[in-house]
Amino acid sequence: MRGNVIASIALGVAIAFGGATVASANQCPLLIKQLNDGIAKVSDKAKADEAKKLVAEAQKLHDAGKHAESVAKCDEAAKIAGIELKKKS
Ligand SMILES: [Cu+2]
Repeated sequence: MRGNVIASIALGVAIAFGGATVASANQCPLLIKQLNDGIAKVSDKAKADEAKKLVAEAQKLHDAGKHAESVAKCDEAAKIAGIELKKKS
């Protein structure tokens, strides 16, 4: 059992750092940071809360290795909060 856990962790780390195939793997944290900075300046509380919820989901998706979906969530949050995200090409 323990060996399996270690193998899964090793696999997760390999996926996280071997991410040349997942070009957006490093993108989510950058987008999430931009969103958090931007949301802090949003005066409309309802919009800020909605955007925060989406950012939290984006963070979870990123942690789960679903980077493309995470970026999509970030886009959604940015739209609601009226933030323009700077993405790595
Ligand atoms: Cu990610």
